[in-house]
Amino acid sequence: PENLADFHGEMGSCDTCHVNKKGPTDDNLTYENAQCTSCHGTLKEVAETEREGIVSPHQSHLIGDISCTSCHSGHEKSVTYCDSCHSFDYNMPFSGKWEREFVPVNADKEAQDKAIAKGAKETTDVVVIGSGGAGLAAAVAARNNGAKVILLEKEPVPGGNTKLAAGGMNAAETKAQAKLKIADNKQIMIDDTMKGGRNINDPELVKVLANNSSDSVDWLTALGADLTDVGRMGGASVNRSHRPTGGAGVGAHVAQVLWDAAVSKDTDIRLNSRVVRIIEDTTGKVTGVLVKGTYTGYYLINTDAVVIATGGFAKNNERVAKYDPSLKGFKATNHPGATGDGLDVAELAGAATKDLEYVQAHPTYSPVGGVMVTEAVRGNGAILVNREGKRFVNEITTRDKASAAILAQKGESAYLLFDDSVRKSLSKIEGYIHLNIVNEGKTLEELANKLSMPAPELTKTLASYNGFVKNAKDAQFERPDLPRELTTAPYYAIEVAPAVHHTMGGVAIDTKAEVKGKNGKNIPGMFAAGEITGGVHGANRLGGNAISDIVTFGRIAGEQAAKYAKEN
Ligand code: FAD
Ligand code: MEZ
Repeated sequence: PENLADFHGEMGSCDTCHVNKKGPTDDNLTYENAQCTSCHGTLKEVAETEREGIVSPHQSHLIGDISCTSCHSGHEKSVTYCDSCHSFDYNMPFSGKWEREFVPVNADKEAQDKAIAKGAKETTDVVVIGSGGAGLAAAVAARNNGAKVILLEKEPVPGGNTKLAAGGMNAAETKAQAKLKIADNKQIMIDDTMKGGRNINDPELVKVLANNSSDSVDWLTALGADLTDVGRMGGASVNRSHRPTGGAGVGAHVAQVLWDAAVSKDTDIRLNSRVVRIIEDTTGKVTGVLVKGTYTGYYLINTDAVVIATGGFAKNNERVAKYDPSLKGFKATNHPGATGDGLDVAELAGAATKDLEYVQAHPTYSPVGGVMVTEAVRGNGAILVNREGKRFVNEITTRDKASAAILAQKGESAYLLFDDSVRKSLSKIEGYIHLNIVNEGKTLEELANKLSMPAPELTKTLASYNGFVKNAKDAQFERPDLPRELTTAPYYAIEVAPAVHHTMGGVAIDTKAEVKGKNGKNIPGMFAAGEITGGVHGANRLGGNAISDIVTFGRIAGEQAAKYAKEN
């Protein structure tokens, strides 16, 4: 047999997997996945049969109920979804290599026009496009405000970039900060955000971000989130980045909490469902969306309002390079769906855009593991050294500066260096060790030898840095926060280089998340939130501000869309 369908066909007929000979009846492949688990067990049960110590394909940081068909295909080659970021080379039956071609949203105009002419299959109050944090927050908020919601996600797994977020969610004047006696206020968060964004941010949107940040933490907490650990991110004047106890990744946790809330509120969630067009009437008012279901094909949904929450485009290097040629050929930290087709859909429907030329590289991506190493590692005390064993930058400066400094080093990469006390302070580090991307030395000398770095120079660098910590003053690079001396063996190092991380620009919105049209007027019934929008972060986003952005503006967009649907 060539594929899983042939293989199962030899044991029975099409109804081994499908409800009838016509094939799948919905794009979540609900029936087909139930058939898989009825014979093979659930994802968790399969994971329990696997050897300990391996990076299990059935135990991942993804969120929601991961369908078997996310990787195992019937009639085509199976492909490991994990390989969109990593390269585990799992020995999966009937598998092919991960590869994806970007298909423009208007590639199939004739078939699309035909589906539109056929008319709508169904009607709803609000359609949310995208199942990342912004989309899920909008869906929950719209459901809370009485709207009937359909949430459409083009990928086979939910959560977008949100599920990958690591370091934290920025918020000022929170209960967690108060408990830790951290003196912060909303105005400092506004000032930090404006300064980090080189003052081209929309100040009204920044005010909304900071003024609602603590409420958003409370809102998530009421839904079951744990955001009680507070650390430092680059460009922040104080510790305000909130994450789960022990320093676990923030994104998978927040996305899971939002997913559970959306599911518990009976949101109609459809995966493998790409929105390719927003439909408007002759007055320019939103009336529907055209969807391409991976298995069911094109169909139209009538809706009063739409929330575009499709994220950024960092994974689409062609588009990135168009706006910032210096990033051509760079790897990206993002999930595979971050291609920017939501931007195309919005622009085709008349949305104005801003700041698209600002694309951010994250300084510490591990090319070996295909994983971004969180800024929280530096925030908790790690330093950056070059191949000569020397520090070369204030490690917690803004990302644009840290990335430029790394690229100026020999080999255009550097080493993130930390000790066992940093490891113990942040449970996220265990994940990097599990992925085998961390070099370890029982002594500093052993580590230096492993990295082919001059051990005396590295020893000198660390002694000098520890002296700065003792004196609470970095006399070399003026690093403002010096959390701990690095004196506890073993010592660790990860090779890191910049990778495309965040796209600051996007659709223009106002403080109610309403989308502005190219004609200067808001488009009735169109809302947007999250990385698809421009204006909140200016020219450079601060670490931790995106999760804050998507929850706050996602909630606003959902509330406003529900309100609009009720009134129209
Ligand atoms: P996403 O979460 O990306 O969701 C958008 C969804 O829309 C995707 O699932 C996508 O597939 C879907 N979609 C796109 N087009 C369509 C379409 N046409 N039809 C249907 N669906 C579509 N920020 C922080 O503040 N703190 C952090 O610690 C942090 N860590 C990060 C770590 C990593 C590795 C990455 C990549 C980012 C990190 N960020 C962090 C940034 C932050 O995660 C993102 O900016 C944020 O999650 C974006 O949320 P979103 O909901 O706007 O988009
Ligand atoms: O905001 C981010 O992108 C972030 C904090 C990433 C990280 O390093 O964890």
